[in-house]
Amino acid sequence: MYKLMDQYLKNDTFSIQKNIVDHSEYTLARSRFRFDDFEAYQATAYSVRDRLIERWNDTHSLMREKDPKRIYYLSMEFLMGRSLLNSIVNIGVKGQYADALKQLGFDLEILVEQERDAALGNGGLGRLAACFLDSLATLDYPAWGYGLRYEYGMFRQTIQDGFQLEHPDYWLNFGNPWEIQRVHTTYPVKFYGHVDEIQENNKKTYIWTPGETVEAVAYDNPIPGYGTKNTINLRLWAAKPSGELELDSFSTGDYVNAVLSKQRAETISSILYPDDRTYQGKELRLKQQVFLVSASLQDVVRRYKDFHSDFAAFPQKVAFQLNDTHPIIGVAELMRILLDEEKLDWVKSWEITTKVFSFTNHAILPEALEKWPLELLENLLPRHLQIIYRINFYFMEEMKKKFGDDLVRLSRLSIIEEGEKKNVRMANLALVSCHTVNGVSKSHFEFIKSSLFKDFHDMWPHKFQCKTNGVTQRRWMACSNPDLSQLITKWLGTEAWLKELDLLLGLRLHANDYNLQEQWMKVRRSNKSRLAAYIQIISGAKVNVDAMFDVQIKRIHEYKRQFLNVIGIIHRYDCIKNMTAEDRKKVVPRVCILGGKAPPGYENAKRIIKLIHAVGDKLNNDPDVGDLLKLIFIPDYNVSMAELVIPASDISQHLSTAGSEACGTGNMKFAMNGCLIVGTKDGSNVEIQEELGSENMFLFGPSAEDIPELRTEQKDFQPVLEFRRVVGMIRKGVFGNAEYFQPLCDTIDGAGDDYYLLGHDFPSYLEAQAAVDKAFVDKKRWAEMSILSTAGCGQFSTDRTIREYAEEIWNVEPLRHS
Ligand code: 8GP
Repeated sequence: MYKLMDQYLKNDTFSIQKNIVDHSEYTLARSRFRFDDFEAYQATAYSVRDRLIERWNDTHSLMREKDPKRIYYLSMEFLMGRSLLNSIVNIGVKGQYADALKQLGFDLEILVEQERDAALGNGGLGRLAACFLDSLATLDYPAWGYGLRYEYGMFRQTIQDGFQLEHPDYWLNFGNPWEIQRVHTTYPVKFYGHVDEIQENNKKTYIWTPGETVEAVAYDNPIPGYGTKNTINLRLWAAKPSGELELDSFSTGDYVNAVLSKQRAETISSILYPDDRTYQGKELRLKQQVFLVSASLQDVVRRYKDFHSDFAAFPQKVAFQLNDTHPIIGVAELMRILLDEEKLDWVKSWEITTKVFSFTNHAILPEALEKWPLELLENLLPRHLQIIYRINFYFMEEMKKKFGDDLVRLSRLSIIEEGEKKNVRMANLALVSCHTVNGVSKSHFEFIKSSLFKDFHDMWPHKFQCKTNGVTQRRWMACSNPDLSQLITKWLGTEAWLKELDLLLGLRLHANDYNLQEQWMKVRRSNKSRLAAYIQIISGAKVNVDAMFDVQIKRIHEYKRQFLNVIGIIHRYDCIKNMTAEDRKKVVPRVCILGGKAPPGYENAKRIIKLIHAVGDKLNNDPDVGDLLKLIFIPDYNVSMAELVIPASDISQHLSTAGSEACGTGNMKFAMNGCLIVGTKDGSNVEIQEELGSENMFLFGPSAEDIPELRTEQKDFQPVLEFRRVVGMIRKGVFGNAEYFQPLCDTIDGAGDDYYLLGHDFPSYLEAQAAVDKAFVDKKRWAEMSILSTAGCGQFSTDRTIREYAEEIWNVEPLRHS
């Protein structure tokens, strides 16, 4: 049984130092007296990893002893960011490490910066998966994450002449101290080939002879919980060529080419697909999905069989959560394993399968629901396609009984999309085979029930649940905003809020207290100075720390409407230009900060980036404007950048057209750090407002229900003069590049129908911005609003979200170390 005393590594200064220095000498083969910051980071990371491994091993011993029901989170993306600071905060040794390093002549803050982000995800969905792991570990759930160990993560963004350039993110170049390669934990994953049907003792069996077999090798990444010994595992799979050469290769005598073709197998896990919303038809993407689920399911089945001789208890021991449609092929894979390898019959296999999978949808756009061309599946996964056909056959039989000859409905429900080119609809496969389907905010839940999956909801309302997202306060407050966190702890008299975020409510009592307000704003100002220093390094611009820092950082997408923000900035610029010197004195100075990556193939998103730069060049150098308005683009936005920017923001903008953001989690990170939200009535903005009160937020524009009608009215809609004037300025070339910006302008006037309703929302957006300016001037009121913003965020911890999943979907219990 696990006990604290069993811990072999001690956390006093000397033990930590010795451990670090030993790693410098014996792991890195550097001298014990001379190593630089990067080497010190590596040695420190190895020493922290040692501590994680102890906890990890103890956690797994306990799991083996108790054999609880485990949760397996299957996701193509885990946007982890850096690990060093998060690990030492979670295991409670940050102070000890800072001291130990200081005495060795190193600064923890500098070492933390040496680490490359693990950017194995695009955005919200991937970051949510990372926050979930933190909460699962913290809440003592027996959980595993399963994903892919991409060698190239999310591309690195640089800017040249205002244009985005994409560079490969070979993040493993300098090694990754956090992972543990498990050379013996490997599984074959099969592709292509053919299936033979054999009659055996009156029973048909299917033998799949693959055309290609790729080996999946496990890399384990320990994930420590906060304030607990529980340390869970993120197992990432890397593709390696399988050791054996097929006989054919020998017989052709082409040994070298045979080896080289094996080598190509490694490409399966080499690159993260950048978000292009649809991956349909990309064979490598489907191969990646199969690779992830096949290796993971084989691993889970093996672990289960260590304890059980038959599959009767499988649903009592295993819960799979499918992160969006990407891992849904896992349903067919589990059926294949149970039928073909474990020799269970169809009825039993189906009963088990439908009890273990649940599915989360993360998108509004129907195009984001993956469909795979039937031909592709037939070629790549012949056995899986047979299984999908059979699932669909039984499902359609059931539906025919229900809906008779309502062929239109039947064709909508079918897993197979008919047409000239047939497709397999992965979401339909999920809806048929998962016991639960969940949306990620209240509004998104309403949308999937009433629109996206309406047919299925009409039949099986009991399958549908709402699980509003959250974020982990350990990373997004304790690690990234340590001074504010300390202040909160001081005023609440406890640090228990790091595990029970509801306790932040206690700040309401003090929101009006001058002392807290003063200390609060002091911390915020020092965070702003840190960001200002960074801005100066990257852009040379000196920004005024007392100006309002107005931030929009997220993936660049038309629906997120960074364009609306830029139009607002141009309008502000135009107003300042046309003011008298006297009036200029009344302007509230702003530093507008934007950041985000455009999907590589998304031209209009790239145009938005260029426009931000073009406008910035103009107004940042205009002496009429001076410090009243600055526009800064921070390149290469990633998790670490967000950790720097969020604590330094006064307001943040979340402008998606109502009804288009499934949830949004950036807004939660900002709000809990005391940054006020300017946003539309979309996704979680609405839920945040319910908690914070409308007086502490700046929501504007129509509600999601009004949008369809507004869209139909677009033909006759004439935007306000101010809006047209700004678009005219862009078109006329006030910011140069007139021709390049035309297609962007066309989306909102002229040929375009302004699908995202920028013109419609512009007047209410300006009103919201005017209210922001007014509020900012009243320093006392602003401080109070900022404190109340943090105080109201208790609901938005992934701890709450994970508890809901555990209790209402997975039916799992925490397993605590005694
Ligand atoms: C995102 C949603 O856009 C966001 O509203 C939500 O908060 C987040 O998921 C977590 O639920 N969706 C994605 O990131 C997404 O669909 N990514 C796929 C393109 C890979």
